[in-house]
Formats: sequence, structure tokens, C-alpha cells
Amino acid sequence: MTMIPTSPIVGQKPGTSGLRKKTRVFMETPFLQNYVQSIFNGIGGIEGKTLVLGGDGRYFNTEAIQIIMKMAAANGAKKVIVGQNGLLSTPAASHLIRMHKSDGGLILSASHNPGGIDADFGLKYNMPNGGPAVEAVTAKIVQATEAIDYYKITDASDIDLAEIRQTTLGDMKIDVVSPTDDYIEMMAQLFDLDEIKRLLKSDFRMVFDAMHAVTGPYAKALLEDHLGAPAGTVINATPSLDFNKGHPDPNPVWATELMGLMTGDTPPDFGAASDGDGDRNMIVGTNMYISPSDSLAVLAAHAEAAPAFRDGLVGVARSMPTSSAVDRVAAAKGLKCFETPTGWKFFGNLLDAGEVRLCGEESAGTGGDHVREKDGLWAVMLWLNILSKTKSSVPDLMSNHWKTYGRNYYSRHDYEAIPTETADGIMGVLRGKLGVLPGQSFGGLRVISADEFAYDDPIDHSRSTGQGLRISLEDDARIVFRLSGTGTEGATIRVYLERLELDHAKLSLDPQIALSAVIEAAEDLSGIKSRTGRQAPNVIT
Ligand code: VG1
Ligand code: CO
Repeated sequence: MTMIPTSPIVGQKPGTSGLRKKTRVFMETPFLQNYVQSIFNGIGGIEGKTLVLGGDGRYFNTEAIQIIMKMAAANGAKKVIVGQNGLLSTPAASHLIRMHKSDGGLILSASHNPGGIDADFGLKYNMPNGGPAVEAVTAKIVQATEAIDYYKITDASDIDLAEIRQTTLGDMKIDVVSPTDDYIEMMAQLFDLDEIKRLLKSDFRMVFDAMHAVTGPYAKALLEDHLGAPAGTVINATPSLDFNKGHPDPNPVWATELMGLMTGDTPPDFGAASDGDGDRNMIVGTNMYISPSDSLAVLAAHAEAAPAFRDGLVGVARSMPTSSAVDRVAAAKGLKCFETPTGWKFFGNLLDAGEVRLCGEESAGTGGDHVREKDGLWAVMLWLNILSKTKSSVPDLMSNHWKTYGRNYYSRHDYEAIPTETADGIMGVLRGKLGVLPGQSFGGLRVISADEFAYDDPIDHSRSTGQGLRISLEDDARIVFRLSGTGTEGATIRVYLERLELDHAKLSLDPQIALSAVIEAAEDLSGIKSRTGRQAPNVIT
């Protein structure tokens, strides 16, 4: 074991989900080493502890895993459970942490951000409950990054992770495990596989786009090998270092191949995609993109179709910018309903306490109480279970849903890579005038209330402030402005737009048209386009 002197590196502060930086930044010694040692120090050391380790397979995954194993051994860890070839999807890592009652895990991923030497890399610590570290823990890690003066590493040759086996590194045990087996075993417990098999054997056709990312092997094993979907159901199934130069973000803008299939001449009945680390999901019906907020609401409405939820949901939670479609279902079904800040770490306490069993975010994240991360493939399985039980097509299911609950038209407009000062300026001006907005009109809509969202966790009573500016307007409309916490270049402003429609004659409009007054109000309020010189958002979902 060697103790290498080092000194603090500025900016090692995790955002919405872990620390994300350009890959080259992570590759420059001792950036990764400092952060890993700071995680170990911040959680009170790892002597005698067991950690789960794996990543989404992007560029530098393999090298980083070797460094982390050597540092874990030098820091006295008892055991590391690592995915074969260093691969673990985020939900699978969460499951392994829980299944082995381990002391947490390190997940290497920048999730939906592109991968490659000139793209992004990331690292996060998940706690023994399997969920991303809460703010109290990340604060300790940040403190450790500011105080670090050495890191410990074992001088050893690389460990071969190609085979499933048990080995050692000094006194530390290493279990190289199948990335997929335990996860698929868990899925079999949660869903009615016979029902889903029946659906997949009928003339129902589906396609799953793994976007060259980590979900490929999971989706192939589950959908094609276990459930009998035809070979080729899973496309782009082989994980690659740079996601085939793509952007592994499952939305209509980046999942173009899937969107093309779903709107082509002979579209399948059901399409889905997931992101770099397998925790997000996009659902598409024939010629119909389902907004993640609507997907969450539909899953809440029909969850009992799956054996895991046979006894009901108890409660649901959504992130603040997610539409209130799920609230309407919760109200109708008598479920508790919570509104949390953006980021899965805020759902953990509610799930641990049994207050909620289903959670979701507008950014294509949905998950249940089976793990403590959002789970892309799980959401697809729940959809399949519901479609088979209700014997509905996606468009029928949606249209019935909207007739029952109304439709919360929803869209998110992202302005990416804006100079940080410009973005801070826009948000600052808006924040400064929140108090005087009520009563004024924008885009022809009168403001009812305006505030900056803060969250008081009902379980651990922690308070999280500065979680987004929200403006409620007449006509059951709402706009939220928020800065992204996952980017690696400049700042990204996200504008979340929503309006409720109850008129049965107006339930199948294009969301951009249904929301046109709200979109106008957002620009009137913020002046984003005029202040940035941008003509339009970079990404509309
Ligand atoms: C984004 C999403 C948020 C999600 C987070 C991590 O964060 O908006 O809902 O939890 O990414 O998802 P931000 O701060 O950029 O808005 V993932 O799949 O990138 O781990
Ligand atoms: Co992700």
C-alpha cells in the first residue's frame, strides 16, 4: 500500500446525480483518485466494508474500475462485488447493493450524457439502501475533497474481470458477478411473466432501443431469451465505449432510430428505449410519443396489474417539475402523493419508510420500491404487464386515461451550453421578481402564485432549498425554470411547461400547440431567447 500525497482539486462537487466532468478531466491523475479517496473519507472510511462496483461501460470505465479496486484494497475494504467486465446498469447496481446488504457502491456513469474521450464521465456513491447519496452525505464527501492531503493505493497488476469468479487483491476479496442474472431473477418476481409471454407470442410487435448502452445485454436476456420476443426485438444492443458516437438519452430528439420505426410504414405496437446507464425509459406507441409524466400517471393508474403491486401502491411521488397528471390519479385512488426536488436521491427516504411504492420524473425516470434508483427496463416490463392485462393498445390506453383524468399537456424546453453568467443572470432576475408576479399577465395568462421551491423531507426533516422557480398561471397552467445539475459545459436552463385540458374534444392536440400560450408566457417572463440570442431551445421533449 502506498500513500500518495495530493492536494484538493477545486470543483469536486456532485450535482443532481454524482460528479460529472469531461472524460479527460477524470483521466488526469489525481482527479479520480482524489474523488474516490474523498468518498471513502466522507463515509467514515471503508475498512472492513463491502462495496458494489460497476459502470455503464463508457470510455475510461475499465481503467477507472481498476484504480478504484486498488484504492479500495489499500483502504482496507473487506470485499468488492464487481460486474463482469466492469459493467453494471445503475438499477442492477442498486439491486446488488441491497441484495448483499453491502455498505454501498460506486457507480461509474454520466448516464444520458455522451461518452468518449472528448465527452463525459461520472462517478457517484450509492448508500447501503441502494440509492444515490443524500445531500447530508454528499456534503461530507465535498468537505473531504477540500481537506484531502493523500490517497491510498495498492501497487498491483490489473485484475482480470472477464470471467465470473472469486479472487483477491491483497487481503480484499473480489467477487466478479454476472451483471444481469440477479437483476433478471428480480424481474421474474415482480411481474407476471406468463402474461407478458402471451402478449409477446401474439401478433403484438415491440422494439427496444438500447442506444448502444448498458441495457442491451439486460434487455436481450430478459425480452428475447426469457420472454420469447423474436430475435432483433432489441436494437443497438451491444454497449460501446462512445455509444456509437450517439447521445444515449431516450427522448424523441436523440432516439431517432426508434422514433423512425414507430412512425414508419408498418410501425410496431410498442417502442421503448433506455439511456447510457439503464435507469431511464422512453415509451412510444404507434405514432404516439408518451410523455414521461403521462407514463408515470398511467403506471400509477394500472400498477395493480403487476404481481408486485397487487396490494396497491400506498403512495406515489414525483419530482416537482413533473406534471401533476399522477396527482390526479393519486387523488382518485386515495393514494398519498409527494412532490420532491429533481433527482432520485430525494425519493429514497419515502421508499424506505414505505410511504410510496412508485416514483417518477419528467426526465424519463420511473421506478418502484424494488430498488432505490429509477429503472428503465423495469418500467418497460410494467408497461408490458399492463398492456397484456388490460388488452389495450397504447393509444387506447392513453385516450381512456385522458378521458378519465384530463390531459396535462406537457413539454420541456432545454437551452444548453449557455454561458454560466448569462444563465445565472436570467435566473437571478426572475428570482428577484417572483414576489411581484402574482396578478400580472404573461402571454395572456394571469399569474396566480410564484415561488422558489424548497423541500422539507418528511422523514429525516432535512431542508433542500433553491430547487427551481415555479410559476402557476390561470387555466391550470404552470411554468418551472431550473438550472440543470448534470451538464459539463456552461449552464443548461430547463423550462418545464404544463397545462391541464379537461375538454374531451381537445385531448389529442400537438402539445406544442396546446401549450402555445404557456410557451409565450415563459419567454415573456424570462426573456431567455432575447438574452441568449437563441432562436429556439436545443432540445424539446
Ligand atoms: C437530469 C434530470 C433529472 C434526473 C437527472 C439524473 O438532471 O432532469 O430528473 O434525475 O438528470 O438522471 P438535471 O439536473 O440535469 O435536470 V440520469 O439518468 O442522468 O442519472
Ligand atoms: Co441515467
